[in-house]
This record gives sequence, structure tokens and C-alpha cells, in this order.
Amino acid sequence: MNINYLVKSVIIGAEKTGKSYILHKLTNSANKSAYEPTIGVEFFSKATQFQYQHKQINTVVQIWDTAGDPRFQTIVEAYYKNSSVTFIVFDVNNAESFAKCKFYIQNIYQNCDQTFKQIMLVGTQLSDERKVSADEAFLFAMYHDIFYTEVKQDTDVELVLQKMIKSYIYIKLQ
Ligand SMILES: Nc1nc2c(ncn2[C@@H]2O[C@H](COP(=O)(O)OP(=O)(O)OP(=O)(O)O)[C@@H](O)[C@H]2O)c(=O)[nH]1
Ligand SMILES: [Mg+2]
Repeated sequence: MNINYLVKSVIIGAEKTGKSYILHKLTNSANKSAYEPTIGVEFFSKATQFQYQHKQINTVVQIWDTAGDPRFQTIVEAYYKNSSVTFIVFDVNNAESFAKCKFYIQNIYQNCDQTFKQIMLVGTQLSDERKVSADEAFLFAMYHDIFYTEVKQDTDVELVLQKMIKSYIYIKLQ
């Protein structure tokens, strides 16, 4: 039996943490090596399939890529209010970007309907000097009852996406 889903998701986080980079990698679209900040929001879409409880699950995941620039915060908020799955990205080499995750989580919990909402904290590593340990990020995620994963250049980001979609669908099917 095939089950088809459309999943709305959003990727948020401080400026220059690798959000657009992840989405270009996921959708195999050309990414410029020089940093180009996202202006407002940009749309990506990814079809992904997996087996789940002996069923073939076909999903189209809509992903809104958002600007980390605080000038766009109001616009960005409208998008995460309407998404079922939220990825909060920070750079493990940038302590400020990690501190900002607390703001995002509180903002989501205060302003969004929690029904069927899944949140994943994603740590990227854009340089060599680590400022946030995996333990610290993991404990932070556990405290807020959300998932944590780290992505490096060789990480298969489609598997990360699938992991999240699976947990979302599992909750929906209960
Ligand atoms: N070496 C390396 N560079 C990366 C990686 N991910 C992103 N970058 C680079 O880091 C820079 C910032 O990435 P973006 O993905 O544009 O950042 P962003 O989070 O979308 O930033 P805003 O749109 O301003 O919020 C770009 O120059 C990327 O090429 C990575 O895994 N490894
Ligand atoms: Mg961007």
C-alpha cells in the first residue's frame, strides 16, 4: 500500500549557519561557493520515499529557506507558524548562533500550535574551532524535547530529512 504525504517544513537559524547550503545539497541545485545571504524566504521542494511499517511512504516535502538576518524575523515567523516540521540550524563553531536557538524555540512554543509539530536542532560545522560540544547541544535538545543531529560535508542530508519525516508521520499515524 502506498501512502502519500505533503509535509510543510521550514529551516530557521542565525545568519551564515549553512541553511541554504543544506537545501542546495538536498535538492542538488547549484550552490555558489561565496556566501550569499537569503533575502526573506526562498522555496525548495524535495520528493522522498521510504518504507515504514511495511508501507511505501511517498512524501513531497516543502521547505521554506529563511533569512537569518533579524530584519526579516517578522516574515520568517509567519512561515514557521504554518509548518509542521521545523529545522533550527546553528554552527558548532559559532556560540552566538547556538544561543539564538533558545530564542527560536521559545518563540515557537509561545506562538505556534504544537499539534503535530516536530522540531529538529541541526548543528553544522563551518570551520575548525569548535565552540559548542555535541554533549551540550544534545542536552539542550533533550531539555526542550526536540531532536538533535549534526551535519558535515559528507552527511547524507536526505537521510536526515527522512529521519524527521518518519518521526512526524509516526506521530500522525498513532
Ligand atoms: N566548508 C563548508 N562550508 C559550508 C558548509 N555549509 C555551508 N558552508 C558555507 O558557509 C556559508 C554560509 O552558508 P549559507 O548556507 O548561505 O548560510 P545561511 O544559513 O543560509 O545564511 P542566511 O541566508 O544569511 O541566513 C556559505 O559560504 C557556504 O558555502 C559546510 O558544511 N562546509
Ligand atoms: Mg540562506
